[in-house]
Amino acid sequence: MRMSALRVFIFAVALAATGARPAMAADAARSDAPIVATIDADGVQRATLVLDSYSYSPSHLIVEVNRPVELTLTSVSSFAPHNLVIDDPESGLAIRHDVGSGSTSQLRFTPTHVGTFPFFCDKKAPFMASHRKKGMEGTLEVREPAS
Ligand SMILES: [Cu+2]
Repeated sequence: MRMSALRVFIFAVALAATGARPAMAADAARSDAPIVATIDADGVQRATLVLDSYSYSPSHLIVEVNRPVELTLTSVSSFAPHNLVIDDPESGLAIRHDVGSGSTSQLRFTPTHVGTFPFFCDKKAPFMASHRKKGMEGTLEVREPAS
């Protein structure tokens, strides 16, 4: 995919404005392959998500229904704050979890409905598009246990 010079310029300005790392470093760290959370001996399914400007890696996470989930959210962005939002209250998923730049925190929840739910970052800098619109979104896939 080619970007016009103007788009490259706007992208560069946006990166400079948010203190993001260079695009190549972000792309190298990005993984779009679905990841199945690991079920530990304590019955909790765990996974680590890396938050960058503007991506989650992995961006597709698969978990089992009715089993606690613990996500370790690690931000590698140097300035921009990020978060993880899942806005599906009908399925019991109403999550808004902030992750400061360069910090790590745990997010715990138990999905009670099978389905596919978008997660995203709704942070935005003044006069800029939201991080979600810049591509910072992913998919939480909640499945029946693999018996
Ligand atoms: Cu963000």
